[in-house]
Amino acid sequence: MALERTLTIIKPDAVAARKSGHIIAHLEREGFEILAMKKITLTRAQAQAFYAVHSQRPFFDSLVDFMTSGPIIPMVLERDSAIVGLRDIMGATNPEQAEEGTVRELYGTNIERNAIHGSDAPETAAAERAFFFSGLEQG
Ligand code: 3AN
Repeated sequence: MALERTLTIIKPDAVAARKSGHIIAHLEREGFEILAMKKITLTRAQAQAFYAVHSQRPFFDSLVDFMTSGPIIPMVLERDSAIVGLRDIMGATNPEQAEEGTVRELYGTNIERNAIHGSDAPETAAAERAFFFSGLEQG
C-alpha cells in the first residue's frame, strides 16, 4: 500500500451543525493525518470553479448556493490508500443509502447536504489539493 494524499471538505451543513469536531475525530480514528486545514467561505465564482465538472447538471446552481451558504473546512489528508479509503468511510452520496457508521450516514441530511466531500481519483485529488492549499501549506 502506498502513502497517498487526498482533499476533504467538511461542508457548510456539518460546520453549521457543529459536527466538524466529530468528523475530524472520525478521520483521525480511521488513520488519516491532517497535513493542512483551514476554515473559509467560498465565493460563488470559487464554488463554480471547484464544481465545474458538474456545471451542466440540473443541481449545479443549488449546489453552488449550498456550498457558499457558510464556512467550510477543507483539509489535506494523508494515509495509505487515502483516496479510496476516504471514499469508503464517507459513504454513498445520498446519506439515505450510505452504509451504517459512515460520515454521511452519521452526519448527512440529504443528497445535497451530505456533510463531506472527498476527491474521487488521484488526478482530482492533486487538483483539488492545489485549489485550496499551496505546496508550502501541504508540507
Ligand atoms: P460525491 O460527492 O459522492 O463524489 P458527486 O461528485 O456526484 O458526489 O456530486 C458532487 C456533489 O454534488 C455531491 N456531494 C452533492 O452535494 C451534490 N449532488 C450530487 N448529486 C446530486 C443530486 N442529484 N441532487 C443534488 N445534489 C447533488
